Amino acid sequence: MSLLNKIFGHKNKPITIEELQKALKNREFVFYYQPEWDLKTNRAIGVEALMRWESPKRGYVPPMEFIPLLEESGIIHDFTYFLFDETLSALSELHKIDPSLFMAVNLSVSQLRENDLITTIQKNLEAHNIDPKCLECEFTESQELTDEILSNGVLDKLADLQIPVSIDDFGTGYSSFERLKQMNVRKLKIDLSFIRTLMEDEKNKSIVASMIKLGHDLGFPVLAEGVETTEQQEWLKQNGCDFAQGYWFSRALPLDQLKPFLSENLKK
Ligand code: G
Ligand code: G
Ligand code: MN
Repeated sequence: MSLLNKIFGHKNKPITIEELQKALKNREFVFYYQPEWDLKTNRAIGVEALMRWESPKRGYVPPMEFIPLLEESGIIHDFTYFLFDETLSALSELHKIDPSLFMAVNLSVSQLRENDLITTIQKNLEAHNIDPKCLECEFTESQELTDEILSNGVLDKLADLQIPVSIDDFGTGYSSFERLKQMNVRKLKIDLSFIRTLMEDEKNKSIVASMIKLGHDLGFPVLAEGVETTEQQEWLKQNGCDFAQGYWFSRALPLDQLKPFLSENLKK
């Protein structure tokens, strides 16, 4: 069998739980970090951790292809510990460049249901000597997640610890204004689908402008995801958007490339 055949043959096989366990043990899951930008000062203010599975057999596997399986199999619990350990260790390195930078991590509904989530976070904040205010937990707005957040009190526990929370993919899911009002969040992250066609689509402009206003009226700063062009960036800035993230500023980078990138940016 040719090498290509071997690789593609393997790629088509369903991912197994054993394979994921092994991958976790072998540290095949790695984090890339995408900077978040302050549009007023034109500086990086923090980064979002985005997980990658670099499998020796499959090559790069996108998170959406294996996170559901991690969740179903319960391995996500071990993964959660690894996530905070790894990203907060990275943040302690970034703090040598700028102690005000924050680390945003994505959490899914099954991670929110873990009984020891708060303990895991606390342990890792202490181990890496990180101020809780420099961590940020992102939740995608979905009905299941919103119900979970509001019913199990995890938001209040995070608030007690002074850990900020943000709403991811805002505008695509289930956003009851009633719920939004109850949530104590650091920022709203407007989904990239609204930004992609922003300049061509007058309706998207109205929607994005309304989301910025809504966020501000409720007291939340607003970030636009998926900013790829200078025109989009200018429009967002003129329309009062606070923060942005996207290829225009930077792709998600491995830690060793992120450090020089941030050092350069902060010197400017
Ligand atoms: O990095 P992008 O490359 O493909 O990410 C795709 C999706 O995977 C995003 O919706 C992102 O929120 C999610 N994601 C990325 N990293 C993590 C992670 O560490 N945990 C969880 N639960 N979701 C993640
Ligand atoms: O759901 P969440 O917002 O966590 O996912 C972020 C996803 O968006 C990741 O897959 C990340 O790689 C991707 N992403 C980040 N910036 C851009 C961008 O400017 N354009 C596009 N198309 N995708 C982006
Ligand atoms: Mn996110």
